[in-house]
Amino acid sequence: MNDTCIDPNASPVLFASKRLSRRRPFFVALSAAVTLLGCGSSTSDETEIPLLASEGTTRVRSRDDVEVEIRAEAPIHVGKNTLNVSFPGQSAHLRAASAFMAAHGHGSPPPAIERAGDRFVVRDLVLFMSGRWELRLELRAAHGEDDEAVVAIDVP
Ligand SMILES: [Cu+2]
Repeated sequence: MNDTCIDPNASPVLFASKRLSRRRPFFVALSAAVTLLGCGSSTSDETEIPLLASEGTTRVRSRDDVEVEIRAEAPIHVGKNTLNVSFPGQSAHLRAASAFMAAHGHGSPPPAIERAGDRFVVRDLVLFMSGRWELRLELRAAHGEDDEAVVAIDVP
């Protein structure tokens, strides 16, 4: 992948994250790390992560087997995206979402989460580069346990 790592039109705040912690990737706000990590090839295997359909509804299962439905409000594109997230099988709460580009070792600013009836809206999800992103959804089930679901997003 020969994309440039830093989009001049993107937010100057870049987030680098290590993949060591699967539960809660920690974010370090320094663009220097992005430069150091470079734009090399991806070393992670992402074959197990389900891919979000650009249109229509994608169903994934969380680590604790909660069914999660995700639907992009508009076809996935470079820039701000909006996703609708719901939990048809049980009442769960979407607490946070974060996007990470493993190939380049950076994330993007955290999107806003809004409740809309029985679903949640992930607003201003900034996917500022074409390529593969990983979206991590942090949820809390009705019984109060922290849980997470991960879906891959290919930005054309
Ligand atoms: Cu990138």
